[in-house]
Amino acid sequence: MSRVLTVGCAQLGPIQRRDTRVEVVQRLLALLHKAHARGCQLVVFPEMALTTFFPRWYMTDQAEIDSFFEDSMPNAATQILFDEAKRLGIGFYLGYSELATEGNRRMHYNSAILVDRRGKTVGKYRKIHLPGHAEHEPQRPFQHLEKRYYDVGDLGFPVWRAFDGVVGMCICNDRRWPETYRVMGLQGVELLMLGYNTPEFNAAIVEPAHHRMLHHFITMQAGAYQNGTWVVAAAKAGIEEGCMLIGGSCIIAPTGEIVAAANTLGDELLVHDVDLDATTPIKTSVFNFAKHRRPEHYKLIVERAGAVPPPE
Ligand code: ING
Repeated sequence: MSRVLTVGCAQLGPIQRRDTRVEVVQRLLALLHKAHARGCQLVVFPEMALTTFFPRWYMTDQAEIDSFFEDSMPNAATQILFDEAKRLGIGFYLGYSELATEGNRRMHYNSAILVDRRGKTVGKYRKIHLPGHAEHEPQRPFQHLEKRYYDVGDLGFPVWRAFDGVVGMCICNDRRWPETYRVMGLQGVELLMLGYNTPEFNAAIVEPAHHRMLHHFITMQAGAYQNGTWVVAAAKAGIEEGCMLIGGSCIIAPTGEIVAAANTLGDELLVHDVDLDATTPIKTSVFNFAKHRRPEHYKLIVERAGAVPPPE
């Protein structure tokens, strides 16, 4: 009997600075109800799904920065989402900015929470690959200050037994790094969920526009195939405060094929019957890690951060 999970990938259109969490949660509920009508058992929402992508601005007032964070999850604004998902028997991934207290330190994480169909929190992930820069770069048309506002995630890349399979999470820039998929692949991940907010324009590199989408898709398709896992990627998309965020939400099979893709920049739901057993052929043949991998030759991957070319 195949383990088939009907999964919803819930893309969000733009969230403007003036949009309240209450208004945004209403949009999340509308997508949740659409997912219920389509028979979903799990819904993946984007990264930073409750607020605008605030790292585009240089801010110095910590209270203003903290206003984009949640000091608990669920909380007053999101409890209704948690309650309704539980009532409908739908689990979900929700990306949000997490304010955590560790000892006497206030930590700021770009986080995602995973809740199962009974409304139980399965796990949490805190973004590890923080892109962009830490200092104000006024020459940029807009900033990308994730390195300034967030701490590096401290939970690693865990996986959990849930939804009748092995599931894992990552966030946005993590999807560009093969290590993200492989660490979860080495734990047997079968369904990898992620949300993202990706500006169409990247001040750090002059590149043709089509490279944006190429690199977005190719990294996840490769990660899915090379680790025999499903990948579900939900965008926050569209023009937020004058800054275009790419769409391209999608569901990718363990073969690397895109089986569902968004074609708008707004609130849009993709649905696919994810057969978790479809991961087995890849995991037991071409990417049978135990049979084929040679970690004794991979040491540099863990020991070295930056590239070191051979001497001239
Ligand atoms: N956004 C972007 C991402 O990795 C980025 C950052 C943009 C990196 C463009 C490289 C090129 O999709 C987040 N939030 O990580």
